[in-house]
Amino acid sequence: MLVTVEDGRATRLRGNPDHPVTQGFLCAKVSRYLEREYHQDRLMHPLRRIGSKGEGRFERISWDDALDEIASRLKALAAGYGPECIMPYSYAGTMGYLQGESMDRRFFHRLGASRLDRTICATAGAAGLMEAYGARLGTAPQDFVHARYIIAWGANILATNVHLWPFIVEARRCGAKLVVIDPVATKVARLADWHLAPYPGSDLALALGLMHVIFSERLDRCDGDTASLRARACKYPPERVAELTGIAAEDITRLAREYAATRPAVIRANYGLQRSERGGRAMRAIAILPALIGAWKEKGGGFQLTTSGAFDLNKNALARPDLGPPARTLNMSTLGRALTETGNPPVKALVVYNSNPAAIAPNHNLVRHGLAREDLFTVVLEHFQTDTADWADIVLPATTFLEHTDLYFAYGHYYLQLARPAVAPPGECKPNAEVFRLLAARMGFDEPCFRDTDDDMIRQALDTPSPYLEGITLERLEREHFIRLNVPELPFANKLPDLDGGPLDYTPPLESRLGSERKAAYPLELVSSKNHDSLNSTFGFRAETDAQTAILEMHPEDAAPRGIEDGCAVEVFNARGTVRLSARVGAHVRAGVVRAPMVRWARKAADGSNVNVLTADRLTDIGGGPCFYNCMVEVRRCAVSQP
Ligand SMILES: Nc1nc2c(c(=O)[nH]1)N[C@H]1C(S)=C(S)[C@@H](COP(=O)(O)OP(=O)(O)OC[C@H]3O[C@@H](n4cnc5c(=O)[nH]c(N)nc54)[C@H](O)[C@@H]3O)O[C@H]1N2
Ligand SMILES: Nc1nc2c(c(=O)[nH]1)N[C@H]1C(S)=C(S)[C@@H](COP(=O)(O)OP(=O)(O)OC[C@H]3O[C@@H](n4cnc5c(=O)[nH]c(N)nc54)[C@H](O)[C@@H]3O)O[C@H]1N2
Ligand SMILES: [Mo]
Repeated sequence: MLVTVEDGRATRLRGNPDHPVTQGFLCAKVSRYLEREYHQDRLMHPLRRIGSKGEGRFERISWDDALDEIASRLKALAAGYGPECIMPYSYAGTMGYLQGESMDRRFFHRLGASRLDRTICATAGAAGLMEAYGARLGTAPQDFVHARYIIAWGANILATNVHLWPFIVEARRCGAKLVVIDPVATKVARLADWHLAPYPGSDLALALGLMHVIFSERLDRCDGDTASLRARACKYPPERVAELTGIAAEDITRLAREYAATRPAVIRANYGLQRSERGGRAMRAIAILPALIGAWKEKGGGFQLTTSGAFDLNKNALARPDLGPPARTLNMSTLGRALTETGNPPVKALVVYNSNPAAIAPNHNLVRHGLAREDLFTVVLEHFQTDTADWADIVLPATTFLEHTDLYFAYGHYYLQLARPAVAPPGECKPNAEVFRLLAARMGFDEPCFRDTDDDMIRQALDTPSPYLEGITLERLEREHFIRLNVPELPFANKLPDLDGGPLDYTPPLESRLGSERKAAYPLELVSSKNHDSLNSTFGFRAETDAQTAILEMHPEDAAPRGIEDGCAVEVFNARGTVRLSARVGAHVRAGVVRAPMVRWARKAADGSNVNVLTADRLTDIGGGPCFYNCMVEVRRCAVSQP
C-alpha cells in the first residue's frame, strides 16, 4: 500500500502498482481507511470506568495511572487465584507479528496466564488441511490465470478476496469456467458460469459424492493407494448426496465430470465452508480432490485455502512460551462459557486487544453476561469505543498500522511484508507491543527480552532454519518492502495427501435442516457471512456499515407465508435470543436459508444486539472452531415497521 503524507498527515491511500498480487488497487473497505484513521471518535487517551459495568462512562487518566492500576490489579489477582485467572483475548485486528503475537505473548507467558486457543476464524479448516497434507500451502493467486476450471467453494471472492478476481477474469478471458458453491447467491455466484447452492454445512457430503463419481467413472488419476477412500466414497452415490445437500444428482455427476476432465482445475476454498460442525472434515475431503484428478501437477491447478504455512517465522522467539510455567488453554470461541462457568481458577481478568468479542463472538448473550460481571477486571486496547470497550474497566488507546512498525503475514499470497509508520500516533496512542513492554516493567519482569526493540524482534522472527525464509533479512525487507517466500511453485506436485487417515463419514450438523437437533420452532438456516464493505466489526462506527449489516436476506418462498415483504422490519429469533433486522426479499439465498451480513456493533442497534445473539458456541468436528453458519432461526414480521 502506498500512503501519501502531506504536512505529517496521510492524505491518500492506494495499492502499490508494483505489488504482484494487489497490483495497485485496494479493496472497498481499506481504500477508505483514512476516514477511520482521522475519525473524531478515535480513542486518544487512557480511560478508567466511572459508571457501572457496561454503561460506557469513563474518565481520562494518565498512562502512568492506567499502567499502575493494571499491574497492581493483575498482581493481586495472580497472587489470590493463581495467574491462570488472567485471560488474554486477541485475534486479527492486525495481522502484524509485532502488534499481534510478540511482546503480548511474552508478557502473558511470563505471567503464567491462561493461554488462548485462537479458533474464532480458521482452525477447523486448518485442521482439515493438516490432516490431508500436513502443511498449509496452496496454489498461488497469480497462478489462477492458467486454470481452465475454477471452483469457488464457500468463497465470496468479490467481497473478501477481491485481489484474486483479476486473475480469474484473465483465466475466463482465456476460456476458463467459474463454478461457485455457496448457499448464498453472492455477487460472485451471480457472475459465475454456474452456481450450486448446497444446504449450509453439507459440503462433506458433496465432496464424497464427487469422489463417488470420480471413482465409479474411472476419472481418477492418482498415484496413491485409494482403496480405503474408494470404499468410503462408494456409500455416497449422487442420489443420496442430492438428499443430503439439496443439489440435484445430475448436477453432482456433471460437476465431477467437468472438474476431472478440464485441465488445469483449481479450487479456491475459503473459510465460509468450515464455520460448521462438519467443516474441518469437509475441508479435508475437498483438499484431497485435486490429488485424485492429478490437478496439483499443473501450473494453475490445485487448491487454495490458505498460504499461511509458508510464513514459517520463528514464532517461539517472538512469543517465548518458555518464559513461564505451562498453563491451561481456553478456547476463544467459547468465551461466554469461560467467563460464566466457575473454572479452576475462575477467570477474574480479561485483557482484550486486536478483537471485539462483544460483537464477534458466538452466543453473544452469554458473553455479555460474563462481561457484565462486577468482579471481572477487563482491560481493552482499542482504536474506538467498541462494544467490548464499553465493558472495560480500563481502555487504552492503540495505534493503527499507519502509525507503528510491523511485519505482516498473509493467508492468500506468499509475500512477507514490512511497514514502517507513515504518520505519528495521534494523542497518546501507543502500539500494543509498547504497552506490553511498559506493563512488563511495571510487573517487575526483568528478562532482557522485555527490553527488545521492534527491530530486535523482527530479526529474531526471521532467524529460522526454514528454507522458506532463507535470504530474507530486515535489510532486504527495508529495501524491497515485500518479498516472496521461497515456496515451490507447485507445492504439492510430488506429495500425496493422507488418503485414508481419519473418518470421513457425513452426518448432518446437529443444528441444520436435516440435523437431529432441529426444532420445528426454528426452521430456517441462518448464514451470517462477511459484509462486502466492511471488515468484521472494524468499521462498526460507520453509519453506512451499520445500515448494511442490519439486514436479513430471505427467499420469497420463506417470506410470503410469514407475511414479510421487502423492506419490512423483522425479528429473527431462536432459543438463544432475538435480533431486529430489515428484510430483503429476493433470490439472494436458497429457500430455507436466510442471510445476515456480519457484523454490526450491538450497541448501535436499537435493540442493543447483533446476529451473534443467535449463533451457538458449539464447536467444529476438528480444530475447535465455531459453528457460526449452523444456526437455526425463525423470522416474524415486526408489529411496527422501522423507518
Ligand atoms: N469485505 C470483507 N472482507 C473480508 C472480511 C470481511 O469481514 N469483509 N473478513 C476477513 C476474514 S476475517 C475472513 S476469515 C475472510 C473470510 O472469507 P470467506 O470465507 O470468503 O467469507 P465468509 O463470508 O466467511 O464465507 C464465504 C462464503 O461461504 C458461504 N457459506 C456459508 N456456509 C457455507 C457452507 O456450509 N457451504 C458452502 N459451500 N458455503 C458456505 C457464505 O455464504 C459466503 O458467501 O474474509 C476476510 N475478508
Ligand atoms: N456471526 C458471525 N460472527 C463472526 C464471523 C462470521 O462470519 N459470522 N466471523 C468470525 C471471523 S472469521 C473472525 S476472524 C472474527 C473477527 O473478529 P475480530 O478479530 O475481533 O475482528 P474485528 O471485529 O474486526 O475487531 C478487531 C478489532 O481490533 C482493533 N484493532 C485493529 N488493529 C489494532 C491494533 O493494532 N491494536 C489494537 N489494540 N487494536 C487493533 C480494531 O479497532 C477492531 O475493533 O469474527 C468472527 N465472528
Ligand atoms: Mo476470519
